[in-house]
Formats: sequence, structure tokens, C-alpha cells
Amino acid sequence: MTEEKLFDAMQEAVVSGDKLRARSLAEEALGLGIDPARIMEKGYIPGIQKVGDLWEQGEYFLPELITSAACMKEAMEVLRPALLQGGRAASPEGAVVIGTVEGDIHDIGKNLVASMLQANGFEVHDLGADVKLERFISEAEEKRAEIICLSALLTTTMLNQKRLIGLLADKGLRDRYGVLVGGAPVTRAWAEQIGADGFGANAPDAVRAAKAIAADVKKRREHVERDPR
Ligand code: B1M
Repeated sequence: MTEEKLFDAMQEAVVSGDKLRARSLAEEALGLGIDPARIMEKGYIPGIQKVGDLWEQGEYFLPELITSAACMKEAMEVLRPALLQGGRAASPEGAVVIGTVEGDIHDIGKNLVASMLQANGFEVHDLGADVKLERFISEAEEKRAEIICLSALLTTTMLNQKRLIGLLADKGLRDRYGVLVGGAPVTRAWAEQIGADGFGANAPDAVRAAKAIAADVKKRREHVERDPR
């Protein structure tokens, strides 16, 4: 099968909820040496986006959404080890805590971002989905993370990204951490409006933003250690 045909078939597998096919196509694409991030971006993500459109048009209901999400997980399970290859064990880029915010159970995009961060040399502490805001902070403190990464897929739960930043400020910790936000309804304008340190439109973009934020936080911390006044 050509690359284009494979990508079309992946989209179809997700839309039709065919888990076995979603898995075997991922294996086939890896066997052909196609980059796993590209497989996700060109094959599977357009599929689940189409499912979202069909849901909005009232053609799909919750069971279809759940089955298609399971197809994404099947594909991700195959692709994840390949995505992680090349990740450096020493984690020179810094540490992050990542999760989907309280009230929100969507985790496919967050998992992809977490894998790509790990593959790019970050130490990643994935807290899962529907994570309490206080927990992001306590884990960041415990793991001595540089960045708190917040994913949100619902317009209602996006507000928790703003609340987290407020909570950090209330605790006098705002300068200690970089905050990176993302998720389907999240925009750069929203990130700026709530005072986040960075925004990722997709997983590679999140990695770029995280690198810049981590460097900045490390500099800030070094400065405070040298001159604690
Ligand atoms: Co839901 N859902 N869903 N859903 N779901 C959306 C988000 C929706 C847009 C569908 C629609 O109406 N078209 C809609 C939200 C509407 C809104 O808020 N305005 C919606 C709804 C309404 C709901 C429920 C409320 C439905 C219901 O129960 N009535 C419910 C919510 C439950 C809850 O969370 N409390 C619900 C449930 C579900 C399922 C469980 C069935 C399933 C999720 C399964 C799972 O994740 N384990 C599901 C799915 C699959 C979707 C859609 C179809 C696909 C989401 C997805 O996985 N996309 C979605 C429609 C859509 O988004 N078009 C929809 C693929 C993924 C790779 O993309 O997550 O955007 P995404 O991640 C991207 C970027 O956003 C970015 O990088 C990723 C890779 O490119 N990114 C970051 C993500 N996080 C980042 C963090 C970063 C940086 C970048 O830094 C920290």
C-alpha cells in the first residue's frame, strides 16, 4: 500500500471503529519505516477529527465516539515505543508534570504530547486525566519539575487552566514553574489571556514550547539561587 493509501485506511479504521485494523495498519506503517509522529498526524488524528465532526452533525453518538477512541489507543500502543526511541535517559531538557485538567477525561492528545516530550529528552510525570488542580502543584513540587503541562478538551474545563495559574500565584509559586497549555479548544490568544508561559497547537509544537519554557525556568531559578533577596 502507498503511504497515502495507508493514511486513508487509518482514517477509515478509526471512523468505522475497527480496532484490529487500526492496530495492524500502525504495525504495517512502522514496518515501512514511516515516522511514528507522521503516522499519528496524517493517519489517525484526521480520523478521530472526522468522528468529532460526525458527532457534531448528530450522525455519531457516544458509543461510536468511545469505539473510535479505543482505535486511537490501539494505534498509540503500537506507535509509542517507536515514538520514544531516541529519548535520552539523562533528561537534560528538564522535568514536567502533565495531565488533563479536573472534569475532563479526554487523554488521547495528552498521551501523545507526553510521549513526544519524553522522546525529546524530558523527564515526564504523567498524572493521567481528570486531575485535581492541587495535585498538579503538589506533584510538581515533589518531582522538582520545571513545567506544569495542562491539557483541556472542553470549553468548560479550559477554565481550569486559568484557575491553576491563579492557584500558583496564591501559593506564591507562580515564578517557580512554567505553565504550558494545549488541547483542541485552546488557542494562543487564550494562553496569553490567562498568563500561561506557552501554548502547543499540537505535539511537536508543545515540545518546542516546552524547551523554551524549561530553559527560561532554569535561568530564573539559577538567578534566585545566586541572589536569593
Ligand atoms: Co469528547 N468532546 N466528549 N470524547 N471528543 C470533543 C472534545 C468535542 C469537541 C466533540 C464535538 O462536539 N465535536 C466536544 C467538546 C465540545 C466543547 O467543549 N465545546 C466533546 C464532548 C462534548 C464530550 C462529552 C461532554 C460528551 C458527553 O458525554 N455528552 C464527554 C466529556 C466527558 C468529560 O471529559 N467529562 C466526551 C467524551 C469523549 C469520549 C470519552 C467518548 C472520547 C475521549 C476518549 C479519551 O480521550 N480517552 C471523546 C473523543 C474521542 C472526542 C473527540 C472526537 C476527539 C478528541 C481526540 O482525542 N482528538 C473530540 C472532537 C475533536 O476534538 N475534534 C471530542 C485527537 C487528539 C490527538 O487531539 O486531544 O486535540 P487533541 O490533542 C492534540 C492538540 O489539541 C494538542 O496536541 C494533540 C496532538 O496534536 N494538545 C496539546 C492536546 N493537549 C495538549 C497539551 C499541551 C499542548 C498541546 O500542553 C500541555
